Amino acid sequence: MAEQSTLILIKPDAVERGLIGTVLNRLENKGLTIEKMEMRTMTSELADAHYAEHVEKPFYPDLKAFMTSRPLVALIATGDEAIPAVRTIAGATDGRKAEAGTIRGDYSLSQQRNLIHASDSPESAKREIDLWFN
Ligand code: 3AN
Repeated sequence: MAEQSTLILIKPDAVERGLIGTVLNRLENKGLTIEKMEMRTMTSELADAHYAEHVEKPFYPDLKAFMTSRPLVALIATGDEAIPAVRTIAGATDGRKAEAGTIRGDYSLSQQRNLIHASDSPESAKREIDLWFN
């Protein structure tokens, strides 16, 4: 048993589409525990820090505009191997290609508006939890 905590963002597109409950349901049904949760709007500074590895990429200005445009839900979920488990539930980055049965596969038809962010490694989880909740 390797308990992990992961940082999840229910992105502005999911909030706007009324999918907060759907996403939370999937996380809870899987057996994850929601430790902390807050609705907030990402600031420009937080976007640059959160997406540090993407700030130079061509898609970043659009991604940042989208992520800072409206409220999102930030949360910490905990459970056995929660980091890879949530990545599996989320599905591939591009919703058009994500497998059916995943959150993105079932509800997203976009690479950018893909409903959920989930930490991709223990290092990212620690960094992102510190950024969002400390
Ligand atoms: P993931 O969220 O699956 O870890 P990353 O870390 O590669 O994916 O990308 C971070 C976010 O940047 C994605 N969730 C998505 O919203 C956006 N993104 C990634 N690649 C593209 C792209 N080529 N065009 C538009 N948005 C992208």
